[in-house]
Amino acid sequence: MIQSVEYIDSHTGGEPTRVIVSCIPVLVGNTIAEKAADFAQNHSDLRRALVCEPRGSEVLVGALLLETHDPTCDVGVIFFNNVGVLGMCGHGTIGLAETVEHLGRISTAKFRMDTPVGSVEVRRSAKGQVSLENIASRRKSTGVRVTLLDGTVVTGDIAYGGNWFFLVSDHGRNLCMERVQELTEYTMEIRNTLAAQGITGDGNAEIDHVELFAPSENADSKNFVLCPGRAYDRSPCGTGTSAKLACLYADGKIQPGQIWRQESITGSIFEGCVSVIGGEVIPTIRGQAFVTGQGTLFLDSDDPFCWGIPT
Ligand code: PYC
Repeated sequence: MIQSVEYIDSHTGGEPTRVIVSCIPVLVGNTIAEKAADFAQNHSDLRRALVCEPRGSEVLVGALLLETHDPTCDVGVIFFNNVGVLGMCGHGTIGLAETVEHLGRISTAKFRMDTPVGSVEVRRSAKGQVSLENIASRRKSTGVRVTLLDGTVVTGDIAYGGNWFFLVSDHGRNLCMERVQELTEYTMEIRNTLAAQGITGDGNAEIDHVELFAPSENADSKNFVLCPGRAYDRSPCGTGTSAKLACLYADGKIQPGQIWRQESITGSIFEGCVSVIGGEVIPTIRGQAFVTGQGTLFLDSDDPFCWGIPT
């Protein structure tokens, strides 16, 4: 049997997003969070088929475009990647806005998106700049010390921006494309050590993103972001920039409305700022995406690699 799946690909600052627009499984649940849990637990084969090799790669973030039960929202979205479901995804939201504009389904001048971790307001300007008002972001801890295998101590912050991050500024590494392999190994070791030492986000949530910062000649800061499936984010990472903004605000380094320009390892830039509503820090992230392709995936049950390459 061959199943056909319609998709639209885009990239945001170099980081790809694949929005799935047809053949979405019937997911169990009354909320997007419940549906995301069902997708994570019971549809791993399909998740891998949509984003992993041989049809995709470990870099690709997928997005299921769903109807929402939330009357305040226009669409429901579940983001996912090669290893699981993401709470939120900033670059993916910007890619989704460009995709929805391409589809012409709803007005993208302003729409609300229902995600497993809360609702997000998205605006797309006529010139294609997309800004998203993210869910409340926060720093959980500062000055957290992690001892690596060679005895080196790494100190960082734990913060939430829709996903959990460990943010490190003092690492002595050069953040450049030539060193991506080394940066990947280093951040993987930090992440594995956090897990081994039982250091988590709230509710024992795994800290599955690690973010390194360095000065930038083109922006306020440059980052390298390790994503859950070992790929690095080609964009400055929307949820990672939200986590960074929450830390900057907690340290009194930015004021509400002050623009922070975050450069990625590839040189792409997101602009961000915070507003503080009822004591909560709400980041707004701005960037641009481009649609790169549109097509049909074929899932052939006779294909031994139909559901991805077994690891
Ligand atoms: O932009 O939030 C983001 C993101 C998360 C993982 C990859 N990109």
